[in-house]
Amino acid sequence: MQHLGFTYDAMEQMRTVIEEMAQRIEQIASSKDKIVVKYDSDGDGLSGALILYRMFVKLKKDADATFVQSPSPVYRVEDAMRDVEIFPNAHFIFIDGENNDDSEDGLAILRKSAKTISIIDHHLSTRKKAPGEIVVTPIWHGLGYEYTSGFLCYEIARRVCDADYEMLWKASLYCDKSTLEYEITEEIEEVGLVLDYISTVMNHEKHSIEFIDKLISSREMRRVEYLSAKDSIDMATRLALSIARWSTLANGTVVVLVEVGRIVESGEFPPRGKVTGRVHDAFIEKDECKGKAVVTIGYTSDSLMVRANKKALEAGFNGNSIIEELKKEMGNIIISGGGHAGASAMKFVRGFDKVVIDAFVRKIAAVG
Ligand SMILES: [Mn+2]
Repeated sequence: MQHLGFTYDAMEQMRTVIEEMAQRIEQIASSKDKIVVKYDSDGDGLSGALILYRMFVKLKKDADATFVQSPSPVYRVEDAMRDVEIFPNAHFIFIDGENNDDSEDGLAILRKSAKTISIIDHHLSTRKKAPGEIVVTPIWHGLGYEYTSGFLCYEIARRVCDADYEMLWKASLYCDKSTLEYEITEEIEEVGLVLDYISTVMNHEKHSIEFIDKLISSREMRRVEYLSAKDSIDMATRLALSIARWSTLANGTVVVLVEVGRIVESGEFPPRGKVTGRVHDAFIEKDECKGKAVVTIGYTSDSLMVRANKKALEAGFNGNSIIEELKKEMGNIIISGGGHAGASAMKFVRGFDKVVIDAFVRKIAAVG
């Protein structure tokens, strides 16, 4: 294993676990054992999977490695029962999910059959790792979500062997909107969008990781996917703009409401958050909104996504704080939520969209 520095100095705090994970991969690669890599169905999960795939190809171990897109970030009992049956005595590596309490029952079942279990994840987690398990997460080392799963895979993989990881780890940061400093080139934007796109649309088609790797590596093929992705976004945005409605509150803030749930189904491309963002971007360019605070709310029957412009933030709007207040005030109706001042989202009990939006808009009206 190579002793290397870190791309971002703060990650020194994770050195022990990252080197431990690199060593485990080396041990597995030198054995005849089978490996199963399960990755989350988004650009970050897929970029991590591609990084490990390229690493296994270099190690000539790819023939023993099976890559499977996880149906959800929670490892359910039924997933575990299938895995135990299909992949007995394998080493399992989970990317971008599974380090959560809800996965505990599934992991407990897998533990009886798997040779080893490793988890590479960056979501908030209060679970405790089981003996023998390696869990690589910035969350347990005083670091944050900005160190994405694909990026963590990169720090692990490059200690095992060199391969072409460069675009992939940056695309992973791009896909998860990491706040870490890196240069976003057109190519990274393209790779990122294509990874997001194919991890959503190919979910139903089940292409092999080899095929996805070829597609990403070929400029021409990637370009075609990129244009399709862009086209889906443009079409969804046009539709969303045609049903968006807006009003100006007494404090001068323009509130844009758009039912994105009518435009795209859950789990389809483009994600509703992206559509909300596009509608927001289009509205702040409109003459009616010039120089005004603008807050855009995209919603479905059980979720809400919020974007705010600079003017709104300067006036004191903070989407994350409002969500925290609503969690306290509305009790069990709010299931989860959070984010930043300018971009946030929440989940609530299905059918409460009108109630939650009314409460949210009242909070916006009280700003300033
Ligand atoms: Mn992620």
